[in-house]
Amino acid sequence: MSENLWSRMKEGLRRTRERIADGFESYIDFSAVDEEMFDELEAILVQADMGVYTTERVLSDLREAVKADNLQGQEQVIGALERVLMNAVPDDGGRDLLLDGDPSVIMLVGVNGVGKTTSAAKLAWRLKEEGHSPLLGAADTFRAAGIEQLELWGERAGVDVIRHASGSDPAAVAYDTINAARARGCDVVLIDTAGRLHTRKNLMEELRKMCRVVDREVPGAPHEGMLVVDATTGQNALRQAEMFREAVPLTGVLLTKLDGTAKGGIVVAIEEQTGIKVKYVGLGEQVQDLQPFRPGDFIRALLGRE
Ligand SMILES: Nc1nc2c(ncn2[C@@H]2O[C@H](COP(=O)(O)OP(=O)(O)OP(=O)(O)O)[C@@H](O)[C@H]2O)c(=O)[nH]1
Ligand SMILES: [Mg+2]
Repeated sequence: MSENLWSRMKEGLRRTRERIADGFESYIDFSAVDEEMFDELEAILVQADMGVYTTERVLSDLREAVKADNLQGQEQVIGALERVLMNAVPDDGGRDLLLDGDPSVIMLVGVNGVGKTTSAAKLAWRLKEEGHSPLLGAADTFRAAGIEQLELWGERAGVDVIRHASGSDPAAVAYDTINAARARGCDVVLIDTAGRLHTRKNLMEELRKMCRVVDREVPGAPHEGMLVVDATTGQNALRQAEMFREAVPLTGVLLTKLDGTAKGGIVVAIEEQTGIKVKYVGLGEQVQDLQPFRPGDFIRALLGRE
């Protein structure tokens, strides 16, 4: 990871680091590796939103590791915790974007206000940096402001936006974006979608229709069904995943607003709860503030290990 990405990751996770890493320093007595120490560790991880179930599993693995190797002192215990957390969110591949379409289609879905529009542009920016040629589709036609917002962010990212008038059929926008991508030689299409319609049923029907249309244009599309989740309300991720799964094959989670919360442990809980890999994390409001999720770097940043 470049120095720049690493410092952005550390800064983005500052509030969670303060809770976890500073919590170790301030509240935990590591001089005796005993039940009290484990309880204190548990409390800190639960407060960081790692989830009760995940925390229990992590703690039980940590207890075993500590016992097996007779570990002592803060350095050894936290080192073991790092290894245990790495097992909970393994770095075993499966986090790369699925970009085998021509063009590849990434659809961003999620409830109201989680960060779909801004993340679509941030992801487009990143793909462009990596040498791809992305194109954005403004398929949240429900709100005129939604289209304008994507256009503004498209400018920031230096990526063109295909749009229709507000109120038009979002599936037609998706269709046009794919065909515009073909005409222009773009290899990735990112489709921004609505977070709210008159009813949930309408929204799901609209998303299903969009999936049918893009699949007809590019077999296998959408190649990525990216569930966008807001870290500050991440506890509802499971319900959101269940809801959107009805309409869109979900292939990844993009977790936004980690910079705004001290509960960055939610990453670990979400992956365990939904069974979907976290692929990207949002760490701020600039176009550069979206990073591929790399568990090792993330956990080191979280635990304050440089
Ligand atoms: N601090 C921070 N803010 C973010 C991040 N991602 C998104 N936001 C902010 O969250 C707000 C909502 O983002 P949008 O991209 O409009 O969310 P949306 O899901 O498209 O919203 P709807 O279209 O209304 O459903 C904006 O003010 C964004 O700047 C992030 O990673 N960090
Ligand atoms: Mg939006």
